[in-house]
Amino acid sequence: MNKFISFFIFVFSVITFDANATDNYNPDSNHLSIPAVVLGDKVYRDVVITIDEVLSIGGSNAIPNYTAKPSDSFDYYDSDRNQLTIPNVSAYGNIYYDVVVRVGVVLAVGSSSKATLLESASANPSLLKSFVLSDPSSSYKDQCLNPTIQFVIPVKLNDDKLQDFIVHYWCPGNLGKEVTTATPDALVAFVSQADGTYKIDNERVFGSTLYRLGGASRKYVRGDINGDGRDDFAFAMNWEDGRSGAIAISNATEPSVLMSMSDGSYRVTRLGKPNWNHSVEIVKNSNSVDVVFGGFVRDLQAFRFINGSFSDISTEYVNQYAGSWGTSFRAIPDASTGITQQFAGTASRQATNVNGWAASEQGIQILNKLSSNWTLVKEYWQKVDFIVNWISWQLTSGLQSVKTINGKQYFGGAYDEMCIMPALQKGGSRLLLAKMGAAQDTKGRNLIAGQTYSEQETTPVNFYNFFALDATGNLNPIPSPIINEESQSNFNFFDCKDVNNDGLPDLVSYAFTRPGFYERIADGGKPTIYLNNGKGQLVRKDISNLPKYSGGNELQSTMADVNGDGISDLILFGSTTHQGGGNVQIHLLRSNLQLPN
Ligand SMILES: [Ca+2]
Ligand SMILES: [Ca+2]
Ligand SMILES: [Ca+2]
Ligand SMILES: [Ca+2]
Repeated sequence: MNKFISFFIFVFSVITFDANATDNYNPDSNHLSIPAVVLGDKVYRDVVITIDEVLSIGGSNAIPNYTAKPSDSFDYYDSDRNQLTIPNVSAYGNIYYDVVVRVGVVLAVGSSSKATLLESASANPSLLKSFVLSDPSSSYKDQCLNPTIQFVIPVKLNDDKLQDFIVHYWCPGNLGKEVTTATPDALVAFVSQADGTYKIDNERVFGSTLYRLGGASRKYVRGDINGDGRDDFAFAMNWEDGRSGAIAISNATEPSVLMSMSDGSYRVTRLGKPNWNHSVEIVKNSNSVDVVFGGFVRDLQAFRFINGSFSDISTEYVNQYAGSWGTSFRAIPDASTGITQQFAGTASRQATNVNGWAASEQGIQILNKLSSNWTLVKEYWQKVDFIVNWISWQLTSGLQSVKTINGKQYFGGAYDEMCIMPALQKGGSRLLLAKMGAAQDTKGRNLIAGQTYSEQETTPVNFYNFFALDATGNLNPIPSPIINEESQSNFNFFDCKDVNNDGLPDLVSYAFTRPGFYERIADGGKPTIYLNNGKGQLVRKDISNLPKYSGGNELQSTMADVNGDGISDLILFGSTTHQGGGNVQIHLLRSNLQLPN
């Protein structure tokens, strides 16, 4: 109590203010009265607590340049830290904003209710409405208690306007062990109801309460494989759950597709042979659709859906260039017909006159495919400047390559995902974006050939390389059109789509918030958004007015139009269900994202 009083009096002078629906602090009794506080997926009302310690104060009405929280924002309680975050509290005649306290004793709780609709949405003027898909622990608890949340997939599962969702969970574990059994996993279907809430309906959608893809999923692609007008999904599956990679085949399992059925349900089909799958693509032919899977223990596997079933056509896809496609490959659709005859694949080769894996050059190859005939159209190799001696995290000595990209030096560097993007401006070229993961010197030194560097003096970075693609498949590197790129973050997935419905493609990186690595903690799981400014540039948008995830530890996101109004919405969730990360928090945006004028 003394700390609380002294902190307030020390920081702010006393000005009276008329307080409405805010917390109230009585310094005489050290009682804090809270109208509503969110804990996990519940809202507790009329709560009274004592305060143990005031940890921080964002601002007050005595400071004119600090923006007040709308008065109906809820408190948020972090049970792991025993910390309460208070948007507004009335004390000593002032209103204080964004106050964080350590909770003493809980004296009273009036009522609690499930926060299916997060009423705090009304607190943020950029939001139309917010709601939560509550952690469906009963649907996966027989597999494990705290699974990884791999994908939250928007999909239409009934005929109303609201998107429904299929979420894939898989169970991490077996760290470093040699295990040959399947990675436990579960699919959960959230179906919108007439009253706007969501219901878990695995029985109707999958025909079973527990339903599985058959392991961990690494990437997925969406497309109508069976031509019924509803999206199907192909998953690069593996059992890479933390188990030892020494026996690679123990990390392998068959690819899966999740197919729409004529009665509106979905069923899993397993295809081909086990692989340590990592990449997947859907390929449109003139009269059929192929699904193609790449991985680390066998060649590409491809399956053609024709006349109602899949047949193995892998021999058509096995080619001399596909050795690195386990990492990533992309079908390049014809710009007008959507039919695929060209592919982009990641590539690697040994830099000449140097020994050691570290010296490998990374590249991208554009190939033409005509039936089972493959021809190389164009290749691009990211030049290795020189080789240095390298001490890894595990203090093993080796070699490492140094590359210069967009004027900056990096250690290592490999392409791990790509997308095909329409021209940024009318009349421009289509683009191929390749995401590169590399390491950057934390000391910003000028790197010198033959010197010794330690991985511990580096930080991992992820950034995009841009290439112009012309109609013949030419691949020309171009300077990055990104303004203010956020490279010191970690992400697996990104979208090259028009996210604000202005007809111009944008770029969204679904970057993680990883407190354990001090990454993007302030962003609370929100994606990094680059909006097309219409002048050929992708400008990083200020996302501070979008809501953060409440709860969880490691966080992630995706964007999709959930309510069908043409405005992309924000979907936030944990990397795992641990620490409250299992609630999928959905924020319907009131208007399309825009850059400031
Ligand atoms: Ca629906
Ligand atoms: Ca379909
Ligand atoms: Ca746009
Ligand atoms: Ca929307």
